[in-house]
Amino acid sequence: MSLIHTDIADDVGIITLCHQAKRNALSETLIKEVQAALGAFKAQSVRVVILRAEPGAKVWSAGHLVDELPESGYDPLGWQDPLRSVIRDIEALPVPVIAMVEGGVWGGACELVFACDMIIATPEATFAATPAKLGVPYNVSGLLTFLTAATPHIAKELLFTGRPMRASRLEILGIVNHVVPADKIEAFCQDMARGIVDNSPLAISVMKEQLRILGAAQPLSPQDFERIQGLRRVVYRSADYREGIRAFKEKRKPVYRGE
Ligand code: LCV
Repeated sequence: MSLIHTDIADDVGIITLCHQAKRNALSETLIKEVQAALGAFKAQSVRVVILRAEPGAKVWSAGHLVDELPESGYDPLGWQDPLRSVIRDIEALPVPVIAMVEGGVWGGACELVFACDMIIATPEATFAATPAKLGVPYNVSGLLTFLTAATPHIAKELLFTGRPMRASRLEILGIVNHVVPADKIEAFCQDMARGIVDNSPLAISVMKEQLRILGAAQPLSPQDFERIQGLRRVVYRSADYREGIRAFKEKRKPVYRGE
């Protein structure tokens, strides 16, 4: 059974996450289906992609499928991590991807939404970045996604508190493009997509890639990179990381000791 639904209409590709039983948790299976859909859309020269959950979803996505995170000793968010891979695919796709958000967005799903080119959300939508709640050392490119979408202070509030932030606040902060009532959001996104479809796909694809390169242009010396990797290794090899994952699976509050 597929965990997503796809459709193409008037040069617009639509991917609907529909694994509500697991609250659209970003399992390797679900992500590979999204990646296959993106590849098919590219092959069929769609001009815009809309990434959404089912209408009326209370949870857009619950983030990483925690069951698939390593218990300890290995980088949970390394280069091969499926979420890292699909975010690279979205950034490299030569057409705009609009995140249409209804419901709660959790953990790595926040980064997935922030990596999209535009975000349209309902007033009830919320965004909760949860690495600190799980004891997970978020990775460099992932943090850059947050820093590209938000100011450092807002990125830190999201990441350090792990508390849900409402779409209306993120709209004021310029992170969410538009907040639109649930009964109007589908038509709104389709209208925005049509506005893009009518423009030059070549100009748009080249500007999207230029903006990606400019946004990622961060000077990082090899020494700084190695220091970052060492710092992250301390975290994902810590007792706190094991406690975070275990507490989630045992559905209890974690007790962190800073070791
Ligand atoms: C596995 C799940 C999940 C899930 N994994 O429904 O960004 S990082 O670094 O933190 C990164 C590591 C990351 O993304 O970590 C995941 C962060 N996500 C979260 O902390 C959200 C965890 N989920 C929830 O808090 C609740 O599920 C929400 C509030 C999303 C929905 O609550 P609701 O009461 O509607 P349930 O909790 O009953 O979940 C329904 C089923 O989905 C599973 C959950 O275990 C349950 O499975 P069973 O029916 O088999 O018990 N599920 C939900 N989220 N991230 N499994």
